[in-house]
Amino acid sequence: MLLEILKYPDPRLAEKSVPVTKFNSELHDLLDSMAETMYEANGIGLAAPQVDRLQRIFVIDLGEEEGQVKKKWEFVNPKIVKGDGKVVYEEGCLSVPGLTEEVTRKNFISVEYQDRNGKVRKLEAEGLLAVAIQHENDHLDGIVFVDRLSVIKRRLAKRKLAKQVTL
Ligand code: QAP
Ligand code: CO
Repeated sequence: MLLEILKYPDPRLAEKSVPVTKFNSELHDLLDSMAETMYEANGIGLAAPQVDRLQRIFVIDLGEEEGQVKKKWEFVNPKIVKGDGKVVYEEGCLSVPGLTEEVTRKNFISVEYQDRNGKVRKLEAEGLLAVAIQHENDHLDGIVFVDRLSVIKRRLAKRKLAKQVTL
């Protein structure tokens, strides 16, 4: 099922999501719908609060990267337990259509999470995947990439977004 994506600055995007406790078919349906919604919108990541579900879940699919096979990642109750290095990426967000800005994040991370069946897993990620995980994990704490810009850049971004006509 396609879900509606909330658009910044919707106040619901600033709320904190709660951990998932039930690994049932309802969770599986939500994960499937989130992936469907992400693909339909041509995104590479989507977090549950972006579709008005305040749960600690996100999906990522970077598509076909050089030399790597396409993979859909599902993260439930993620926790970034380590971070190292710095990397700058030009970020966008399905909740902030039409705006991209450079954001500095960790280049290497360790993330502990659960899969859709509740099994605990751990992943070491770097580069774009690490950036995507940090971007999506921010959504679970009510943080949008615009909030990570300098005061000056954020003011400019907000003015640009306010002028923009959403179809
Ligand atoms: C988060 O972003 C992300 O403005 C996912 O018109 C960002 O899927 C992960 C999108 C940077 C890693 C690096 C944005 C689509 C999609 C737009 C997205 C737009 C159409 C953004
Ligand atoms: Co986003």
